[in-house]
Amino acid sequence: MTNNQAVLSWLEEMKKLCNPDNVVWIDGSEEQKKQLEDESVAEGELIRLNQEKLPGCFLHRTAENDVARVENRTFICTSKKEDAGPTNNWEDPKVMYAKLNALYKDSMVGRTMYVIPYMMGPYGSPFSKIGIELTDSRYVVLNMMIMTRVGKKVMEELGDSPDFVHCLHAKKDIDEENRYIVQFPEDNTIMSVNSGYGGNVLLGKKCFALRIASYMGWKEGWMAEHMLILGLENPQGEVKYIAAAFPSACGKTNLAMLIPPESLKGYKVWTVGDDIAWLRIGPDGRLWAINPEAGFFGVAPGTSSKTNPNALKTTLKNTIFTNVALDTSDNTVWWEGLDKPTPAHAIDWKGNEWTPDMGTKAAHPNSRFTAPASQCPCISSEFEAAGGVPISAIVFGGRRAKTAPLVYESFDWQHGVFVGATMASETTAAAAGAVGVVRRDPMAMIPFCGYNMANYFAHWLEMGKKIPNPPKIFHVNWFRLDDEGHFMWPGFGDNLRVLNWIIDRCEGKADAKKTAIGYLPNASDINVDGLDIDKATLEDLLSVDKAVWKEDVANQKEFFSQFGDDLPDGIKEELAALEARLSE
Ligand code: OXD
Ligand code: MN
Repeated sequence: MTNNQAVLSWLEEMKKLCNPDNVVWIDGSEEQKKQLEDESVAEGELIRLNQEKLPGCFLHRTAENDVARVENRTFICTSKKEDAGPTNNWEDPKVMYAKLNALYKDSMVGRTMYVIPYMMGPYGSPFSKIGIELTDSRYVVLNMMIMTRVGKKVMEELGDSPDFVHCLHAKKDIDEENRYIVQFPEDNTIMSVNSGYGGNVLLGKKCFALRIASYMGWKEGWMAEHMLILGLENPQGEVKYIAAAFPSACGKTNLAMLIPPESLKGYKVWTVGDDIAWLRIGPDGRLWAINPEAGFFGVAPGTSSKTNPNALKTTLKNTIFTNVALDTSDNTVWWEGLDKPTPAHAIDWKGNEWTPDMGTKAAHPNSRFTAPASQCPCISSEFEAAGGVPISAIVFGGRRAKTAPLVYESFDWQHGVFVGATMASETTAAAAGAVGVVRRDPMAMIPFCGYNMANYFAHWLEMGKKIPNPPKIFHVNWFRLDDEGHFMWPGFGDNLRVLNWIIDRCEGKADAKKTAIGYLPNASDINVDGLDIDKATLEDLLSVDKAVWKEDVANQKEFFSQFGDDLPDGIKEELAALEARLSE
C-alpha cells in the first residue's frame, strides 16, 4: 500500500521481532471490514447480535483480568526521569525497550499482524496527525475503524513522510503481571502488550491523542486535552462552543449530548466530541478545537433513554459492545441502568448464565460501546471541519459534596489555569475504597499527561500569553449535596441553565458577584423557568464556605508539594492570592 521507506523499514523490524505468520494491511474498505467481522465471529472473538434490531452490531468479551485501563502499568519513558514528572510511572527507555522486546519476541507466531494506518483528526486538517498501529487483534482493528479514520487514504496523506506515531500492540497471553502500556514521547512510539481492553489497546485514543499528543503540543505550541466539545445553539440560531474537562464518572458524554429541558425552548446542544480536544490558536487569535476521534468509546451502564437518549440512539447500528450482558431472549444487549425490562435470563459479561436473583452484575461496570460519532443524532455540522470550532469557554468540573459551588468564573487566564490545576473529585460509593476521599486530578489529565505536569501547567500559562482572544475559564459542580446527602441540583438537561450563564458571561450579557474564589452568579442570574427549585437552595448552591475552602487549600498545597521547585510561579501566585482572599 506504500513505498514510504520509514514505514516499510519499521514494519520489517517489527515483523522480525514478533514473527507473525501473515501481515495484512488494513485498507479501510467495507469488504475487508466484513471479512474481519466474519472471521471474528467464526473464531468466537465476536458474537453477532440480532441484525434486525441491531444491524452491524457485535458483542465482545475481554478476559476477566482485563477490563479497564491499568494506570500502575502505564509508563512515560523519557531519557530524563524529571521529564516524566512525579505523577507518571517512569523507566529508562533503554531498560524498557529491552524488557518489552523480550515480551514481543515471537509473540505473533501462528497469528496475523494487521497494519492499521490511521488518522487522528479530519482529513486535510492542519490539526490532524497520523499513526500506524500494528496489532494481532481483529477486535482492535474493528474498533480502530470506528474510533479513527483508517486505511489507504491515510497512507496517501502520509506520502513519504516519516512523521507518524509508531504503535505496536500484541495480545500475547493477557498476562497481568507482564502487561505494559508504554509511551516513548521522544520517539513517537507506543508499545502495548498483554491486554485486549479498549483504553490499553486502541492506541489512537488515550496513548496517542492524549499522552503523546500532549507532549507534541508542549513542543509545538498547542494543547491536547481530556475535554468534550459541544456547540450551544440559542433560539436565535447562534452557536457558541464550550470545551469541558471532568474526571471520570462526572457525566462527560451526557453533557456533550445534553437535551435541553422543555421549558427552555429553542436551545439545542450539538456534539463535537465527548472525550478529547486538540486546541490551537486560530488565524483570528481565538482558540480553536477539533475532536481527533471518529467514534465514542462510552460506558454502557447507566446509559438509558432518560440519562442520554442520543448516546443510546448512536449505538443502534454498527456498534461493538464490550463486556455488556447478552439478552438471550432476542440476542440483543442489556446493562444495569438500561430502561428496558431486566431480562429473565442473560449471559453475563463473563460468559456465564445469569438471572436477576443472582445479585451479581450482568454487565461489567466498565462495559463499553464503540459507536461511530456520525450516527449521533446531535452530531455537530462542524464535526469534520478542518479548522475546528472556536472555543468561547473552557469549563472544568469535579464531583464535590461541599466545596465547589454550582458554577464560578475565574478572574483571568492565569487564575483559570489554577482552577484547572486544583480540580478534584470525591470518591463515590460506586468505586472501591473510602467514600468522600478527595482525589486531585488537574484538568482531568492525571492519567493522561505525557510529560511532567509542572511543565504542563507552565505550558497552559504560556498559551494564555500567546492567545490574543482567550476563552474565559469556568468551574462547575453538578454534585453538591445538602446536609441529608441529597443532590441539590437536578443535573442532566438542566445543566443547560448553567451553560447559558457561562455563554452570557462570555458575551458580557450576564451579571455576577465577586467572591474569594471567583465570579459567581447571583441566584437571579440563573434562569430557573420551569424548574422546581426554591431560592434558598439556589443560594446555597451559589455559596462559598470559607472554612471548607481553607481545608481545600491545605490539600491543594500538599498535592502541589510533589512538584517542588518545578511548580510554575503563576500557580504559586494564585495559591497565595486565594489564601489571602479567604482570610479577608
Ligand atoms: C475514558 C476514561 O475511558 O477517561 O474515557 O477513562
Ligand atoms: Mn476519557
